[in-house]
Order: sequence, then C-alpha cells, then structure tokens
Amino acid sequence: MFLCKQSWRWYGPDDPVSLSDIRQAGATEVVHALHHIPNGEVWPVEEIRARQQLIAGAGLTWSVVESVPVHEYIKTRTGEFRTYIENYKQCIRNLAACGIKCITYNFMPVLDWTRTDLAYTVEDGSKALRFERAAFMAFDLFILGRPGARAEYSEEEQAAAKGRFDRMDAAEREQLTRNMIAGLPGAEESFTVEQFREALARYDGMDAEALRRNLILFLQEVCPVADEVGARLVIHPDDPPYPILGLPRILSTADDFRKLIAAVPNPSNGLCLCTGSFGVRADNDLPGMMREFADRVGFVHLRSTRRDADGNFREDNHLEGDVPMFEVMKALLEIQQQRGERIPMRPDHGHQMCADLNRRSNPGYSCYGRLRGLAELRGLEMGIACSLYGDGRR
Ligand code: CS2
Ligand code: MN
Repeated sequence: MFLCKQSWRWYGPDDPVSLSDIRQAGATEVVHALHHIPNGEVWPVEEIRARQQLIAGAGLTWSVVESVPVHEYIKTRTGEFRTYIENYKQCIRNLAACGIKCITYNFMPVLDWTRTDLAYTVEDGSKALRFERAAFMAFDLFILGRPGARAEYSEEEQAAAKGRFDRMDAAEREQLTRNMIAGLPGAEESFTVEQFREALARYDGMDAEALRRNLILFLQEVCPVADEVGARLVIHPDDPPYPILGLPRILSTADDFRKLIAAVPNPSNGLCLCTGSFGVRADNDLPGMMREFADRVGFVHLRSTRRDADGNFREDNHLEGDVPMFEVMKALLEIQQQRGERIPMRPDHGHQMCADLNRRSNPGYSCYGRLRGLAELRGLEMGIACSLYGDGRR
C-alpha cells in the first residue's frame, strides 16, 4: 500500500516553526529552499548538503525543493536569460547530486501568490488569507493607477472599487499595498510601487501565448538535464488562476498543463497539483486532473478555498470550502497504487489560530493551522485507504 509522504514547508533557521515542531506535527519530509541565495544564482552543493544535514539532524528528510525560482529574464527572454538558464540546469544537477529530485517552480510573471488581506478574521476567530476583488481593483485603479486597467473592468466594478477605495483610510491603503507587493513568504521578489510599475511594464505587449512559448523554450532546455539525473520539475499553478494586473497567465487550467506536456513530453516535465490554487476556478475538476495527470503529478499541495459570487475567495479549513477533498484524496491514493510509489504532499496555507495568534508567523505558514490541516488530511487518507485496501497502516 502506497500512502502519501507527509511533508511540511520550512523556511529555514529563521522560520518561527522549528524542525522539532515539524517532527511533532507528524511530517517526515521537509519542503525547503535556499532562500538566502539570490534569484537566478547557482545553489552550491556544499550549501545544499549543509541544509540537508541540519534537517536530517532533526530526524527529517529534505525531499522536495520549493522553489528554485525562475528569474524574470527567463520568463521574458531578455537580458541575461541564457546565463540564468545555465544556472538553473546547474541547480538541478547539484540538487540531484545530493539526492533531492523533486523541484517545484512557477512561471507567474512578477508576483507569486497574491492576496489583499493576510489576516482576515473568520467566524471561529482564526485568521485566513483572503483575496477581495473590490480591494484588489481599488489597488489596481487608484493606488497603482495602471494604464489600461479601466478597460479591463466594467462600469459597475469600477464604481465598487471607487467606493472601496474611498472607505479606506491612509493606513488601510498602505497595508493593502504592502500585502500586494511587499513580498510574501516564498515569493522571492518585493517591490516599491514605482519598481512594481516598472516590473509590470516589462510584460507590456506579451500575451499568454508568448509567455507560454518562453516557458516551453525554458523546459526544452532544462528537462533533458532533469531527465538525465532522474529529477522531476513540478510546475505550481497560477494563484489566483486567472489573469491579474494585465499580466499573462499560462497555468490555470488542465488544458494549460496539457499544452505543456504536448510540447515537452519529457518525463521530468511534471505538475505540483495545488488544489487551493486550481480550486479557485469552479471549472477545474480537481480529482479528474489528478487522474488525468497521474504520471505527471510529482508533488501535491492540499488546501481548500471558498469563493463567492463577487469574485472573492479565502482560504478555508482543509476539509471545508470548495475543494472536494475526499474525492481528491481518493484519486491521489489510487494513482499512488497504480504507480507503485508514494507521492509527497503537504498541507498548504493553514489559518493562524490558537497560540499562533499571539506570535509572529509567516502568513499562511503558522504552525497550528497546518498542524490541524495535516492531521485532518492524514485521517482522511487513513480512512479511505482502510476502506479501499483493507489496511491503512504503513
Ligand atoms: C505556495 C507558492 O504558498 C503558496 O501558495 O504554494 O508560493 C509556491 O511555493 C510557489 O508558487 C511555487 O513556485
Ligand atoms: Mn500551493
């Protein structure tokens, strides 16, 4: 019987959640990156090994990288992009030489995940990440003042955004700006409003097909290296999974991933199936995607979101919200039996709750919320495994 490898993202020695907390949460694997190395540079073998030893010393295994960030120059194919692609290949070789063979990345222009509110209080008093469309539009139209933004919103939406903006005081506007562009954990970039305008401008005139072409050209170079060393590159979906701020998007639906594997069929061209990101779209059939991409799923992020009719969404408890977690987990168990191997999964974005409400934590990455999530997910997995295969014990 093949059950998930239970993993947990750790940001490194400065993470308020320690390796010992992770071990007590019951995870066996750590998802990690060398966040101190500037975006685009090679990760030296010695540094990878040092981290690996630190993690092993706590009784855990560093088995997934999240992420080796893809430099903006690679996405736009400008500047020193050739050097950065060579560096990326060397990172893959170095990680594989240390036995770390699952590498997550994303190809979202400028920003990694985007939320307007990092501490939205839900009914039970815990705090969640939230994307509020009116606040987002207010930022776009009245703080950023992006040229072209008006044309993308209806009259009604513009009026809602104006109302929202007028109701915010200076501190709220400042906070919203910070939430949007000052860099979230795991996002390697942070900007001032002026820098952000410049970063967006680099994508002027680039549509999704052009961005997709650049991704394909990148994969055609790096996948053969990954194949050779037995590594798998897993792409994380766009978050949110639709175009924002006039930027092109290329990994929001099953069809987007189909295009990618049709263009680059190498076995190393894999998917990080994040149910929270894909799940924001009602038209994404998550268990169906798990089955369809059974041999491509290298890593799974399990979390749930709850959307409403106004285009807002927030992170929900792992077994609640719009993600059909039972069906997703069942499909995940099935593909593991088919493949005869265990797939790493991690609880993504938990609520800030309990004692974490009074201590510093990375938004979405506090301890108790993810501990609750992982506990619920492992119970769900065990229940399904026992009922399907008779015995869910390892
Ligand atoms: C993560 C992403 O917290 C999150 O939403 O899933 O930041 C993810 O690490 C990157 O997009 C992967 O490159
Ligand atoms: Mn995710």
